[in-house]
Amino acid sequence: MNLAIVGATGAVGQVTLRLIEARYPQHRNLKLLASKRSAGRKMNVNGKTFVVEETTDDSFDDVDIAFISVSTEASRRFGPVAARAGAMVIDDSSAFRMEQAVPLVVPEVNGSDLLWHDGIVSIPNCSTTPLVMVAHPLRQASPIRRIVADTYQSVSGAGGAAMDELREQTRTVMHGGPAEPNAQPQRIAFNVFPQIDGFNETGYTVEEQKMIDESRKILHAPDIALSATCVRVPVLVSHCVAAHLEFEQPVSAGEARELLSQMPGVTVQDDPAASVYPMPVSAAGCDDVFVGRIRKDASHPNGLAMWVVTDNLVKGAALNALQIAEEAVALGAVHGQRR
Ligand code: 2RA
Repeated sequence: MNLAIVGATGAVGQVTLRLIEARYPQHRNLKLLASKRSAGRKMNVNGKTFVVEETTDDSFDDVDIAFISVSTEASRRFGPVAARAGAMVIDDSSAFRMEQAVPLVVPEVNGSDLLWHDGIVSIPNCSTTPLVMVAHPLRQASPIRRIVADTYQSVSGAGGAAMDELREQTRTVMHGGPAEPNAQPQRIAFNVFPQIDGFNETGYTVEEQKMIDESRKILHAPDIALSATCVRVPVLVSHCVAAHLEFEQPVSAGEARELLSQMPGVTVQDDPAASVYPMPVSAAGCDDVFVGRIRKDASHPNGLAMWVVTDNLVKGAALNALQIAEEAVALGAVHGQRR
């Protein structure tokens, strides 16, 4: 298969290339695409040197699968172009996620939705994926009525510039200097702030609304009541979610641990007495969604509380995209319903 990586020089693009090397060490049929600014850069993948090309309308001839991880505007511009050229587009932006004709996929949860794509498949926002990865197996115990999810999101979710800003601000503040925000709405060094993306009229941020809408779409559960508060924390990589789930019937913590430990892509790390629970530093660079602190929710007889952590650039983005491609190949669905 000929693969195109659009946004190859970005934070997610670089993780995608690292995962391609790990999962397909012989694969060299690659096209690395980026903006004009990054064109000409040389990158080594699987022992071959590639020159990054500027993304244009002609970039997608002969491409079988295009992984797009760029701005929403650039996805809107090039996603349909790539699909028309015959590529299966796996897009990491919010451009198409809620379109009815576009499956929004976490393969372990709703991989069969790939059977009805029409050229474009979206991957969820990086804070949604870990939530649905734990909610899905727990539905075997009892249907979910309500979820309250509060996130602690690393700066890599906002891209490489925000990561540089955290490093730079931390150094500056340590030396007594001022910390002017640039890549983010507030100072992030030695701070947390409850704003990721802009605010809607409802008072929720766009990020929070994504968690609500996308979780319902992936779980095929439009009636689940959902609320989220999304918070940026001074961590480089990995997003955390404090999740509270209310079920129709009581579900014990033991039952939840059992179901979660059987879920592919989920690792239970839950031994509080030994201070064992998931953390960003231990999840970074790993493939799985980690879950711990699983306990009865003291505020509701049918509730469970838990703490979920995943590398937002890996399962939250690049790995999920590659797994979608793998699942589409396995299902014979790369070309979808297109004639
Ligand atoms: C963030 N989830 O962390 C967003 C990126 N899609 O900023």
